[in-house]
Amino acid sequence: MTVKTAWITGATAGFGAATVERFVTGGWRVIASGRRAERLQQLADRHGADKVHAAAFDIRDEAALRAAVAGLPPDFAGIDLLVNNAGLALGTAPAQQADLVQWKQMIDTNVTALATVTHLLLPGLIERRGAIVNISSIAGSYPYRGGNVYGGTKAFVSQFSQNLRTDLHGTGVRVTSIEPGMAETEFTLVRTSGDQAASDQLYAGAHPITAGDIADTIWWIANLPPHLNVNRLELMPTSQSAAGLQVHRD
Ligand code: NDP
Ligand code: 8X3
Repeated sequence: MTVKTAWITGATAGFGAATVERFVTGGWRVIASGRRAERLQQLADRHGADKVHAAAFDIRDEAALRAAVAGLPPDFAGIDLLVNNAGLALGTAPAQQADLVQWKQMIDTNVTALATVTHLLLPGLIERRGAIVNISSIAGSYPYRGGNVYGGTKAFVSQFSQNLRTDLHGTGVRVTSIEPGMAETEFTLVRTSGDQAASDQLYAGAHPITAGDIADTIWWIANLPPHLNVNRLELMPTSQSAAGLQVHRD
């Protein structure tokens, strides 16, 4: 059987790291990217350089991204699946108190870099009738206090996914937007600039989604028969649901 290859961005932690494990144990080759080189190297050491190719770079750096694509070993050069997972939220302050530098970092990572990777890999994905899984969020559909730019970037990811589907009509390339709710990863640690207590408090007693749940979901989508496309998939922990509107009174 032909061995398939996935490029998983944001592979150093959370959803991405769990997805690397799921796909490698399922027999795929994986290109694992992220900034923390030592974590990627651990993955390659654990599974072997023939199974995991570590590509350490900042996904906002287009020259580094292009060099990583150009430098793929021949066995990893034909990509069947792109998992656009690298992303982050920074800050929980309302828009009027938020940090503009953090806003720009979220846009550069969650929007610009995701679109750039996709643009670079699309010709090869079309050639191989491959698939794209974009990690969006419920934050792109439901507003919440402090969600401002983060939610905006994820609305982009969801809509970009649906528009890609339309443009790729007839190519055989499948595109899915996965939109998870609360999941326990390093996400809140990053969002709060390293506040472990805030992260622990958020997830305590909530039985959040796990990184393994998302890895299994991506695995399921990637292995559906070629005539089936999951357009978008929203997941929440059972403990989470949408809360209504608000009214301010004088
Ligand atoms: P983690 O913080 O655990 O993982 C985020 C990953 O993104 C890391 O591997 C990190 O790698 C990578 N990343 C961030 N910035 C960059 C960058 N500039 N260059 C390269 N890689 C980068 O969070 P999650 O696993 O939870 O997040 C994965 C995705 O899921 C994100 O897009 C997030 O928005 C989304 N999501 C998360 C939810 C949650 O509740 N956890 C729910 C819904 C969606 P490194 O730091 O090594 O560069
Ligand atoms: C992460 C989910 O609800 O914290 O995208 O924004 S949420």
